[in-house]
Amino acid sequence: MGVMSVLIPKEGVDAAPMRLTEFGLETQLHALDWRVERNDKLLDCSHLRPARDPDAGIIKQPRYVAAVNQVLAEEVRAHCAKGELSLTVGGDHSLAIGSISGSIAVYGEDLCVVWVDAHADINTPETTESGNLHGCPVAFLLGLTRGQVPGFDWVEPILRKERLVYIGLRDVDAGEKRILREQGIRAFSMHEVDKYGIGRVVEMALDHVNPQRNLPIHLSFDVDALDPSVAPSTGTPVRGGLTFREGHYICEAIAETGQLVAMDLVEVNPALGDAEALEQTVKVGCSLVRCALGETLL
Ligand code: DIR
Ligand code: MN
Ligand code: MN
Ligand code: MN
Repeated sequence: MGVMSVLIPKEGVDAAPMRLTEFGLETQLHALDWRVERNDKLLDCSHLRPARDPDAGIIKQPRYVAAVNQVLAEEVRAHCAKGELSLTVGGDHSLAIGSISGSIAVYGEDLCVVWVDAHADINTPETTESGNLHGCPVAFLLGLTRGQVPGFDWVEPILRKERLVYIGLRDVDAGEKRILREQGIRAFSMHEVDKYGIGRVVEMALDHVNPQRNLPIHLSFDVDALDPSVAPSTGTPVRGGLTFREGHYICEAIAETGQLVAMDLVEVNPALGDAEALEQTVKVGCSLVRCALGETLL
């Protein structure tokens, strides 16, 4: 099978990449016949932290998050340019600004993004109520932030809204709902998962972004899309999420397209929950990645 690289940035939920590695992610991928080239350049990001990083409005640590993402974008771009599948293990979801900037730099407007999350992560500097950049990455990628946040001028907002689809949403801010509606962005919330079943939802989601199944896919998977009973160690758990199987089904169905070129696995937070919760969350993170990279039940 092909080649992949693991990129491991440190941002907030910083112990997760090591935990997934300790749990054997790399070995598990070898067993699936992947050659794994690990990229640890961002395992420690402290050298990128600026001496002064005052809030921009209510946005916290703008220059630091921007600097980490700029390095990540170049690393992902370089791996994708070699034809490698790029896996970014986070870290929080702000890292998707960098990882998707990197994959889209190679694949251009063809790149489809499947965003699996309880949240839409599409807040702008105007709509964000928390000031957390992990609630904003999609807005940067679509160009809805219009140079308002210091440090991010390098981001080329070339993701097209027609190439973006959400699965799993259930905690969307009022401002985000307005953006989704105004932009006409296709989103399958838990309501649609309940109504149609996960099989139909994934089919409809792929029909929207990738009708011929011939375009490259970047899967951005936030573990909080899963129900907190399945993935408890995460920063913003929301009840009523995807079951274990529904989460894995999404990964399996994307693997079946043969078009996966990049994946993010984010928001595993080893600091949250007891040892059992952590083990459960780390295990589920590893198995989601394995399924996206070709593990099958039979
Ligand atoms: C909220 C929560 N919409 C925010 N978002 C989270 O902070 O912007 N995203 N937790 O993962
Ligand atoms: Mn997220
Ligand atoms: Mn989330
Ligand atoms: Mn988040």
